[in-house]
Amino acid sequence: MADYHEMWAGLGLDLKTHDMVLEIVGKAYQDIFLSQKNRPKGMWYFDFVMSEIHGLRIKELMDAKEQGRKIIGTFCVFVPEEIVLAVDAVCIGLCAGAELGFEEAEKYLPRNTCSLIKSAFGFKLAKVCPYIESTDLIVGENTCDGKKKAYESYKDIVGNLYVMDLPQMKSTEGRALLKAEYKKFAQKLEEISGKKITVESLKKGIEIANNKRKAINRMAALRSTDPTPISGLDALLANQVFFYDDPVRFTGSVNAICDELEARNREGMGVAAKGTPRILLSGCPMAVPNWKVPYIIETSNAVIVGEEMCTGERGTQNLVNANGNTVDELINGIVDRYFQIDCAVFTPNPSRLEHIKKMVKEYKADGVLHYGLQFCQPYQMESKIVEKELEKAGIPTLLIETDYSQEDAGQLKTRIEAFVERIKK
Ligand code: BJ8
Repeated sequence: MADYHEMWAGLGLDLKTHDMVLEIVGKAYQDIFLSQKNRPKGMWYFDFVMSEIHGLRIKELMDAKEQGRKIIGTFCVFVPEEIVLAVDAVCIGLCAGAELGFEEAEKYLPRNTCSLIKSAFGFKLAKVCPYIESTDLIVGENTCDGKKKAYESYKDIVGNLYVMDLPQMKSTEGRALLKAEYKKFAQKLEEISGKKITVESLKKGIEIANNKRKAINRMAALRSTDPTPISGLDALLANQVFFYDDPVRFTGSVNAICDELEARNREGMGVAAKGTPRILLSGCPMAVPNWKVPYIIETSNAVIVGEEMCTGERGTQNLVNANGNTVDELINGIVDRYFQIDCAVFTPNPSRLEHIKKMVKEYKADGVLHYGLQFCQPYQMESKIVEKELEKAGIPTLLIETDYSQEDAGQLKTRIEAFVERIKK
């Protein structure tokens, strides 16, 4: 990697801590990803992206800013990338997956806050995230109570927060609220970018976002074979990079990997032996560099074949219908797509149960591991409903609750190994 210290200093990062973070993440990446056997060759792209995670991509964002483009940071898959793209802005996911700056974060948040929220504060307060520092606007959303209340303090820390309200029920009123919020968001984007959203620009945004989803869904579908042609770790990585890479380049790279996976499937070539127990992951999102649980699973003689998560199919399923003739009609298409996202913050949330069962069938999973972050009420509460429903359908289910620390790694490994024994054919 080139020397980017000057750029990082310009962004106000704490260079010493930041260097340390890069070293830790680089080492973890090497141990977890590069040690895997038989990876698809096309994964070189993601190795490169990860090696430049705070380098080249940030430089690209800086260049975009110089050209007058705006950088929009997000924390949730409910923020419609299509509308961001329609004002030629760049959409970047800001969720972090490491225990960093938690002590500082706890000056603003109760200790019993989930790691995802704490890391959003921690990364900002420890001055280690060039993505946060590059943003012109950060979009928060009223989803779980934790996020909703946390944004009240986050607003003062970052100084450029915009909060979007979201419905909690899949009702007619809920859909109307979502549409009103998306229109308000579109207006805000027009205001900060100085660009008007047109039918053409919105159609283009929809096309780019749809293509990105099609590519990642194509990769997901190719994992239904036994042996599966790509590891869960590598597929998760693609789903994580989905949030901050250039969308067009990302689409091309994922499609190239899919061509390779198709060839592997034709030849019966996989990353694990045929008959290896297949696990579907379900639950809270996993942001970079949160690889703890997938790593434990895939080093316990099992393979992950799908992710029912926002860093996975919950976030990528369904496309936007681009057939509208006016901006309003196109926004309707966008609302229709996003309103189907079955996050546990919705009540009731039956479509998530159906989606998990459908994924088990499609990807021929032998069991489901429900991943709940400690102190995440929506997913922890819903996990009991998920477990009951799946076990009733004869699908073995393991509920785990964890955080970003490594302290429970040994205990998790023991439980996961026992689960793998249970689901072995
Ligand atoms: S659509 S899953 S990205 S809200 S883990 S912060 S729920 S207490 S992340 Fe999410 Fe949007 Fe839903 Fe997806 Fe709260 Fe739970 Fe923490 Fe969470």
